[in-house]
Amino acid sequence: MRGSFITFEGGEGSGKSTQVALLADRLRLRGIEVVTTREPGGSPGAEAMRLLLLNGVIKPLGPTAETMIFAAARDDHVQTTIAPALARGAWVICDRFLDSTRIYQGVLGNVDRRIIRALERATVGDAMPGLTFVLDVPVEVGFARVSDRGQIKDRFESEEIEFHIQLREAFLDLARDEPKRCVVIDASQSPEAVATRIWLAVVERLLKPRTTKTAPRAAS
Ligand code: T5A
Repeated sequence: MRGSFITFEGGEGSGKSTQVALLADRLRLRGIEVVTTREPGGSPGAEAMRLLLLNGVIKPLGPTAETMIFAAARDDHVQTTIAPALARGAWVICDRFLDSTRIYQGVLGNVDRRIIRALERATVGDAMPGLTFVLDVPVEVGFARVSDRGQIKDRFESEEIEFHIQLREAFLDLARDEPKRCVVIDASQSPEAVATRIWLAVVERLLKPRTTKTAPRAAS
């Protein structure tokens, strides 16, 4: 038995955490066991690494070292939280996953793609998401939402506006490259409207009974 693995990706303030919670509620109403989690973090070891990654302590070591710490956190998260949940048939919904490394460290940080892919193979294994939502909002909308929270900015939120414009483009490129796995959602609408579009995609791609077409037998 294997559960479904769904990830949410996108820029800062695109509404990922909000939509993870709304989708989990809807699935639980159907009697499905759902584990919600996040990256960096999602297990005690990875949460400890999250603090170092987001408070900027690791930044001076450079993007390659930073990528390796993200990978170490992911390894613990997959082994401790994600793989056991999927193995018992639960659905896992994760707020950011490997695509964030591909984009933040790979595209924006210029870390060699071969390093990123090698670390993916070592840490993710067959715990690949079957469905990834890329929540797309104009940068200024995401920023306004995050600044409304009034928290101190983390290491990535403090980057220049140009960084976030490139980030948005890179996520859209990624979704274009992997259309079977990735669904782009216009996340500038109300949380409820966004949740409805996500739900329709989940029904279509994961919940609809699969009708397997079998080729007609040749008459003998
Ligand atoms: N990172 C992560 C890497 O560099 N490499 C990696 O491999 C990984 C895994 C994580 C940072 O780490 C980086 C990327 C990130 O910079 P984080 O603190 O987890 O940092 O932050 P984010 O993932 O960016 O999430 P945010 O909390 O900033 O935003 P969300 O989760 O997208 O948005 P959410 O749901 O918290 O909503 C933000 C605010 O907007 C409101 C909410 O109520 C909330 O106040 N909101 C809406 N308002 C209007 N309309 C809507 N549709 C709304 N949806 C939410």
